[in-house]
Amino acid sequence: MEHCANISYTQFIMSTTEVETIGFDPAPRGEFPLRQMLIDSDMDGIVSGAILLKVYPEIKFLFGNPAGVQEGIFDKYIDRKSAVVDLPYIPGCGLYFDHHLGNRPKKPMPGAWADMPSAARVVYEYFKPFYNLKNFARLIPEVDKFDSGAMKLSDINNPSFGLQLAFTTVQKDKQYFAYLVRMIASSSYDELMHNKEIRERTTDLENRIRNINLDLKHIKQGRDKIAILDLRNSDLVNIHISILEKELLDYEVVITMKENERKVQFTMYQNNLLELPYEYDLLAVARRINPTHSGGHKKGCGFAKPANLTVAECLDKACEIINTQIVL
Ligand SMILES: [Mn+2]
Repeated sequence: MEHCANISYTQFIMSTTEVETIGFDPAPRGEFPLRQMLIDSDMDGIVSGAILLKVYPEIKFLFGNPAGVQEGIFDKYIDRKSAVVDLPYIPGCGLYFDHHLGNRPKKPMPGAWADMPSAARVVYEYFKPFYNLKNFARLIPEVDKFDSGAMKLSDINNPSFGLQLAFTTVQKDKQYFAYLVRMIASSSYDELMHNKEIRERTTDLENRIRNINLDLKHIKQGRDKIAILDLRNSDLVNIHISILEKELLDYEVVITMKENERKVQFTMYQNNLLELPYEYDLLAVARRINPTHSGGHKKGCGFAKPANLTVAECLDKACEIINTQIVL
């Protein structure tokens, strides 16, 4: 069983590395004069950044987030010598790397966009023929799995080191993220496994998950096949969704609510731990509710609460649209 799952995953990766890439090379790879990169504040952004740091040892980095890019807060930092990675495109940047369906470029831009499981995979495939990226080879499939929601129940119950490392990035700690970019760029998988700082974090998290109250009763609203989790005042906000999904095996879709600087952000996930015979298009749901502040993938995406709707109205609308998608 486990063996079969591995084979199909490898085949999945094989087929995704063949996909068409949108983008063009403004210079020989690695020779475009980059000064800095804006990367997403998550595992995928960190590993993408680490690969770029290996190719461009002098590059500075800045951590961003999709909502911030959509609000334009990073525009003033971005110029021709900047790369934008694992985030929405910012016009005027020098190189762009991404994989989100919601960010698929309508015309070629400098860099590479491809429908791959992670942005780290896009960056890795882009530079691999020209640079020695061997130290990333074991980590990239783990990032693919983590970022595309391809984790199975066995991965949650018995996570590999790469996934444990990914789980530590759910808690947003920019200093730790910057440390990880540097460490991942310069270490092998085995060296990372023995890194004291990382080991402490993975052990801490393991203990926290073991001891945390995963009874979701107080924050959960169940609506047929959709579970709604209000994480606005919950310490579960720093626990990865797949760990919560383990408690939500009766639900096909999970919607979470978080609050960031007094703005409510909704995230929708297809429950990865279930083998569903179909795929929801949650990105279409997010875009219908908020066309300008939404993004992600079909199976996992988010949107900001639009000013003209209340939280309850957003949830009603999301559930209503989701319920029309699959009629069996
Ligand atoms: Mn990503």
